[in-house]
Amino acid sequence: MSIESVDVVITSPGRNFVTLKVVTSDGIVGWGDATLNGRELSVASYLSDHVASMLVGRDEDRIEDTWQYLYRGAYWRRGPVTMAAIAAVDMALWDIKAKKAGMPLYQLLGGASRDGVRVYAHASGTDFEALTNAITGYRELGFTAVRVQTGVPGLGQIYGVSAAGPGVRYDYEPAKRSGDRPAEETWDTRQYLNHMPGVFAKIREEFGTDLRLLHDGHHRMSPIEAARFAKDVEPYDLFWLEDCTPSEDQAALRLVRQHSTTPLAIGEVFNTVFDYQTLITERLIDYVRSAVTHTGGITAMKKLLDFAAIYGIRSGIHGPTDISPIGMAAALHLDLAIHNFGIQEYMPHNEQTLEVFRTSFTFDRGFLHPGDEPGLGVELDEEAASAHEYTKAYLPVNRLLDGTVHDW
Ligand code: KDG
Ligand code: MG
Repeated sequence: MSIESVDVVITSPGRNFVTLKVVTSDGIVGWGDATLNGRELSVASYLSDHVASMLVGRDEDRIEDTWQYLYRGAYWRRGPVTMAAIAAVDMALWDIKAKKAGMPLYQLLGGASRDGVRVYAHASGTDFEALTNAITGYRELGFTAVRVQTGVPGLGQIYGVSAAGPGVRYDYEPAKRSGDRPAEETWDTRQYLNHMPGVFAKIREEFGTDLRLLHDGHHRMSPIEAARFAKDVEPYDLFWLEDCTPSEDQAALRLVRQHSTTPLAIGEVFNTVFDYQTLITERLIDYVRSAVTHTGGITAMKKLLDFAAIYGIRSGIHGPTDISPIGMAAALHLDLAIHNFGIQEYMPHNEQTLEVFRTSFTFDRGFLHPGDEPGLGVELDEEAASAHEYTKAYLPVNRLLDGTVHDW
């Protein structure tokens, strides 16, 4: 048996997704997620213009060999476009292998290490009242962990805060359909540093110590600012502080570590294990935040997480809505199987998306399970997908109050 056809499906049920479809000579279909938010068509072209013809005729069972063939064989290595393309092929081949075995993927990864996967939701609000409404709503749904983002007085719409008023939000979406260029937001780190610790103090007062609280700094602080923030929020027992500094500067976290015991998470913009080498071997982080979709797929993520495990570092796989339900399923199978699982991000997709991607994962009182369908457990409905045309969307650009471009 061999790979007979490889096609790229681009669809936009509320937001853009790029999906790889691999079909074997005996008709088994494998699906892979290749979505790279705001740069979707680059990955689609990488796959259809360069990779598809290389795969036709190959043995679909040789997953490791195919991974190395695409990674080492291309000469040009790493980078989000390349690694998202390789991830899509890798996911599709694992989907096929597990379907052939008649097993859910997690069984091929060693079987379940736990009964379910603890997830965290995105609770946000422009002010404290809206934020507490959101947290209360998620608690009522059974969530045991929430990421907290809120407005900062004096600043307008900022990262991670739903503009849509109070309540439980499933519709927060950072990529905006803003025409031919990105929307722009404003930022002031000093106002943020002065505001945020008080928010966590009030949340602990209102909700007690049980709830796991997470926060995303979204690469906006300098090393010394991040050290101050991590120290200031220490009394409020954060589960993690994510992306406190621009992630490409691995040495920055040495400074943060010297000043605080707040656990650190980083890596959603990383795409290989090499981005983590210093962070893991020097134990500068506590959680690995890569997405399966952006880090070369299941094969590469398993190796990365096994490497992290040696240093006592746990997983916190990226799971926003720009990871398709296929990428999310890949994460859930890994989460269930590995020993060093930490937590899984869960931003539920909207109804339109779920009509195109038929999922079998289930949510129960704060925990997800990937389900027991053979393979990844997600099937793309191509007819439904064809009704949603690609629409250009950008992540916003961030500027300081004086107009200087800042990290987003
Ligand atoms: O595409 C970018 C988003 O996925 C990212 O901004 C979301 O920071 C994010 C998170 O932690 O989910
Ligand atoms: Mg993040």
